Amino acid sequence: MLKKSIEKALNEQVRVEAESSQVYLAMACWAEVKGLDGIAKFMYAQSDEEREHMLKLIKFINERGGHAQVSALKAPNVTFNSFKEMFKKLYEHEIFVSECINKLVEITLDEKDFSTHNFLQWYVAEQIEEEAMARTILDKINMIGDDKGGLYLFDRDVQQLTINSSVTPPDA
Ligand code: OFO
Repeated sequence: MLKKSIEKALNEQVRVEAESSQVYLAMACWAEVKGLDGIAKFMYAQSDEEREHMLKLIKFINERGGHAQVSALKAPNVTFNSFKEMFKKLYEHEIFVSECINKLVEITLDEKDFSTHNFLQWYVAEQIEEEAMARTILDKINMIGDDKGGLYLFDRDVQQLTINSSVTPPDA
């Protein structure tokens, strides 16, 4: 049975993951209307992944005797000055998510809830992957600079990348 404090903290994270899904969905739309189809595909996939992260939390809360909450979400940013700015925002957003996960882990230790602590290790590993991938993408973008041919190749190649590469997908 989940303690109320843990249930509340997990539900906060449900909202963070849902908002992350919206953030990347807005990025996918921006890229799609700009004709950056590879980047759009990448962002749609990221958005789906965040929804899976949210669902995995929801199932856990409900299975452990809590009640997962579906709450109102903050509207995401829908326009960007450049695709580079957009990927910078993605990186910053992932850092923010990692901080949220770390706080959540801390709460489980304070409350001595070791099964939730164990469950959250998947998210800890996932954030390491996501931050690393976002950094790799930013390095590639910096190499391209203002080269249009480079952007063409980047748009073609980025869809092959998945932030989840070496972490097992959520079984929800
Ligand atoms: Fe990209 O973050 Fe979910 O966990």
